[in-house]
Amino acid sequence: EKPSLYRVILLNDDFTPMDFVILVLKKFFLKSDAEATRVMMQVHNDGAGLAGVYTFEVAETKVYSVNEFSRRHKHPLKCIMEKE
Ligand code: TYC
Repeated sequence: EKPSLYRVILLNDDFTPMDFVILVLKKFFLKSDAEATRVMMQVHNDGAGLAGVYTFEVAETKVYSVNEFSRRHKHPLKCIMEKE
């Protein structure tokens, strides 16, 4: 049986610096500069954007790590997951 997959999504807000979101996409989702910038702008313009698709435990770890990292840096950036 194929494992269920989960979308990991970043949410827009008015305060997190664009550069911080790009850093998150590079650090936790292994995006190139160009791809990180594209996803960040998609979140900024549309309100939410896809960071990646993973199995449950990997998705959960990404969400936890990103939210913990953002909190530690005092930014309100939020990361969520949803079943595909
Ligand atoms: N909207 C933010 C700004 O104008 C940038 C931003 C982009 C914040 C993506 C969160 O997931 C996000 N500084």
